Amino acid sequence: MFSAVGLITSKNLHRTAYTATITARRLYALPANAINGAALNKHPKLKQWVEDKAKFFKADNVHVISGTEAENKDLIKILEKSGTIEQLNPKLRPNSFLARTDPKDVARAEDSTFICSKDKKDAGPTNNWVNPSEMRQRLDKLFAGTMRGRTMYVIPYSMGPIGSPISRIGVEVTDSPYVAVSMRIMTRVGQPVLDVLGANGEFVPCVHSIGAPLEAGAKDVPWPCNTKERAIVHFPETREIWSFGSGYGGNSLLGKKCFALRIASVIARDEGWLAEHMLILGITDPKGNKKYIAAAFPSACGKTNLAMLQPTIPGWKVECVGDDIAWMKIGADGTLRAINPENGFFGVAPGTSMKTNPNAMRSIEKNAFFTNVAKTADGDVWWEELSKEPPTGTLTSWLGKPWTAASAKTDGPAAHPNSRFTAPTVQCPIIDPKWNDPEGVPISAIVFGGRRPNLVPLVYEANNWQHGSFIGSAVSSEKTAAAEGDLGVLRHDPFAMLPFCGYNMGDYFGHWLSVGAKAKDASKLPKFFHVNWFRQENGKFLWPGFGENSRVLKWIFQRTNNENVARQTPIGLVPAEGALDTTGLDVKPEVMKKLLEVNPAGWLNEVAALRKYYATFGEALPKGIKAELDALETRLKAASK
Ligand code: GTP
Ligand code: SPV
Ligand code: MN
Repeated sequence: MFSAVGLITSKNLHRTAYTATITARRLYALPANAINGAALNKHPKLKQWVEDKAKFFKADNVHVISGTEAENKDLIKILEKSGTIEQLNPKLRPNSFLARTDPKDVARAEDSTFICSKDKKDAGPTNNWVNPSEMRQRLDKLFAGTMRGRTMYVIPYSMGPIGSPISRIGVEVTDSPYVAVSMRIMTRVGQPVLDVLGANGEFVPCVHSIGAPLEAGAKDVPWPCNTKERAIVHFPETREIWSFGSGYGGNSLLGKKCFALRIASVIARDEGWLAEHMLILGITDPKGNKKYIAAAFPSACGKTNLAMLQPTIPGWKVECVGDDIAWMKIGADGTLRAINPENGFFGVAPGTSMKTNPNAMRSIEKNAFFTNVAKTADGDVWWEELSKEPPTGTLTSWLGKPWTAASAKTDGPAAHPNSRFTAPTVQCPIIDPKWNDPEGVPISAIVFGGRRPNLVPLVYEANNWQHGSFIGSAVSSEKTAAAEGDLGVLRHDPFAMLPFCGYNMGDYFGHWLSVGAKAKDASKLPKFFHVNWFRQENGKFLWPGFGENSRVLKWIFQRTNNENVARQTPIGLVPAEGALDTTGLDVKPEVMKKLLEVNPAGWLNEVAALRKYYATFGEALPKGIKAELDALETRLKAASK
């Protein structure tokens, strides 16, 4: 074993003792990189942290990610050799790869996700909490020697453009090369980030292990992970992330949900801004006027699709700033400014097609990773609804088994419902020219939404910021495959942040209220809306969705100009009769009417459910939210008389 002190000096790279310990199990590891190792020397605190971790985890080797193309190629070779990924047909899908995970490691593990604040109250009723010292003891046990036989990759990464004042830096250490290549797509990684860190720049330490040490002589599996012991742990006070056991998505790509949402929400609370589970899009009307809209929908409820929408109404244009996360702050000009801190898309594959989301399809034509989708006979990808019928020939399912449409009945879907694509943001053909702008884009509308088969209309508008925050706090949605657990169960998912808020959700509601209340010029603030693409009848969606959602965006756009196209209802403003553009839309008038109706009796049940839910927050529930609920109830009662 190398000594911690000698770990990353180039002199020690070629120590005989070090090279002599190379065994067959390490053949596929990258050598520790002398240039980048030396770069760590500039930052003594970072260097010390990396050395401590490598020593404690008993990593065989350490490699600091430089971010170069050559390094990426080497990592891909390693992943191919270990059978984690395979290259897709380069004629059909250039420079693209398919990974199949362990069938038990397919989604975010909410039950194993923890917020370990000192005081349980600070985690609040919606988070799993364990006392930090108790959790540290557990982590010590889990992580001791966890990287035996594996290389520890050190990934310096920036959330937001490198060097921008709005950006934040994290350093993730991981024993998963899949995580290393994925982080390279999803964030900005490598030497340029170290350059910004300099000698004493701040970084959020992120520790990740698949929890599967490889003993000498043992044979590795294609997707090593630990399905017995898993923990995705956040220490909000010390701003640290520790993740053990899973290699999948939000569990392991720690820049995304763990940092940019859970830890960032805590930083944002302390500094007076907002870290949100929101897409950001630019929308231009036929006259050339442009506005930006941010929208929070729970996981697998349509953010990527809306962010890349291709309008069906003539003359309108949508451009994509981001599809999953928004950091927002009131700017010097008084508008709410938003940036997308990510650098790539990690999008839901099933349901994505040229019909539903052509811009996503074009974003993944090349240089893309696919995880848990099916493979066609000619070496391309396929998933449910990519085409009406599966392609001819026998497919290989996400489980690596032969699959045909006929075998679907017994074998289940060809692609896992939470199978995903990973692709660089810049590959989106409608990427917004300002997507990378450190100033952020000015937000004119904030939209909430969820999967609601009943009751909730296609679109409605809040009366003001406080009412809008209430509507955000009241979001409910059916559970999707993005997280483990039951599907389709309706649950409260405030601001689509239920799994992602790093502190007490009641205090988070209060923070939203205070950001609006502190703004100097309320007229510059965005308006708030709620949408529902998922109203059902007889198991069928009533609204065609996807590109047709541009009709709703148009109405929202008009409302941000205060156009007189709305009528007041007890829940807020809905499109006035005939005001929603339905030209050329194949939806019957009576269905349209239903989509926009507000049923006071049904809403009174919603109020009762909310009252019960809010009670779980006790004193942390802000007065402003309670007042909005009471006022809504009064209006509904008056309307039902
Ligand atoms: P995460 O990445 O998990 O945060 O998901 P997301 O919110 O970005 O959801 P995404 O856009 O990937 O959509 C999830 C699923 O919903 C996909 O299968 C889509 O095809 C489907 N979907 C998206 N928009 C619509 C819509 O307007 N109508 C209907 N019926 N389905 C939609
Ligand atoms: C979500 O679940 O909201 C996602 C996917 O965006 S994951 O990165 O796995 O969290
Ligand atoms: Mn998401």
